[in-house]
Order: sequence, then C-alpha cells, then structure tokens
Amino acid sequence: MFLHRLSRLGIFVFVSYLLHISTPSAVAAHIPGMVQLGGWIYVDRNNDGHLAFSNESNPEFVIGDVAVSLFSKLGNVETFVSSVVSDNFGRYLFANMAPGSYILRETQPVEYVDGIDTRGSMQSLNGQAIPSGASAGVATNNAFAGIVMPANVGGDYYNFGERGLALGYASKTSLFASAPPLNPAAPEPMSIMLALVSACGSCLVRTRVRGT
Ligand SMILES: [Ca+2]
Ligand SMILES: [Ca+2]
Repeated sequence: MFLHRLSRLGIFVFVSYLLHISTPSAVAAHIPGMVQLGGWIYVDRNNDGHLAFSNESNPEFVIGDVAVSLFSKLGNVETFVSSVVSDNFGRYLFANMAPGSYILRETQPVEYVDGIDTRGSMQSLNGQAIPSGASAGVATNNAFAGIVMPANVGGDYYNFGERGLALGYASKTSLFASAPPLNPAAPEPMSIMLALVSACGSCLVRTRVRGT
C-alpha cells in the first residue's frame, strides 16, 4: 500500500484538473434535508495542525488510500455507518447522510507517524442559518467525536494530519529524493465543487457556525 501511495505522481493531479476527471469522492448533488461530512488526510510537515493547500505558501502533501470510517451515535451506542478511503487529492467525503450525531475515525496509515487532527467547521447547504443544537464536535486521537448535524448542514475540513514517514518506511531511495512525489495538497476537486454548486445554487458563501 505504501508503494501504491507513493506511485501517484503529481502530474496525475494536474491532468485530472484539465480533464475534470471524477475522483472517488465525486458525489451526487445534495439531497434536501441530508447532511455531509468530509476533510483531508495530509502530511503536516510543520506540525501546526493546518493543511497548507497548493495555493498557499509552503504547500503540504496529501495522502490517498487512507480509510476513514463513519459512526452514528445514539445515546451511548455507536453504530458503524460507512467507510471510505481518501482519493488522489487526499479527500474523503460522506455525502447525503441522515441528520444526527456522528463520529469520524481514521485508520492510522502505518507508514506515517501520527500527527495533529484538526476539527472542521460547519456550513449551511441550503443558504439558511444553521439550526441551534449543531456542534462541530471535538478532535481526539485519529477521530472527531460529538459532531451533531441538523438537516442541510455540511461539516468540512475535518483533517487528519500525519507527521511524516515512520521509521522503517523512510528508505534510502526516498532520502535521495528519487521516489515519486506525493500529490500536492489541492483545493476542492472540481467534481465536488460542481456538485456543491448545483446543489446549493446561490449559497456559494458558506455560513460558518461560530463557537461550535
Ligand atoms: Ca501544516
Ligand atoms: Ca493519524
């Protein structure tokens, strides 16, 4: 899996943008009343908990093929809902879920030293104010818990950061920089942006819940 991750050349990302190739995280339009949760898996080179995208200074790298699982929570009962793997952009997304309380859990990629996970923020998917009772939850190790999502709310930028290659995976090859580069972190893939635009119409300016 390690070689599989490293084999993804940056040029693939560039070509994908030119051709608008759909990625595994491409989703259907938002269904009214449903909610969504997503984020990125990335190498947090400066260990600050912030993913620097390719349009920022010192952009960081994303990690594909990392599993993230979604659990619903009712009372003290956790129930597995679904699992996805991050795409070539390091992007993962759970779309069109029922409103409710959720937990996101990352399966730690063994090739990387665990890093800082950063809680995301919530946006309105229908242009209306986010209902009271919404909560962006809290970050715990390889997880985000206590996310409470009323209807038509999207949670994004729930990012799992890793520190870098673990001992035993940093081969001489990679030290000499002859290994293919990881994909640079990229802003929202075009396919997802189009889905959001078609679903949201004029609500391109997303509403952030303050203090949640
Ligand atoms: Ca960073
Ligand atoms: Ca991790």
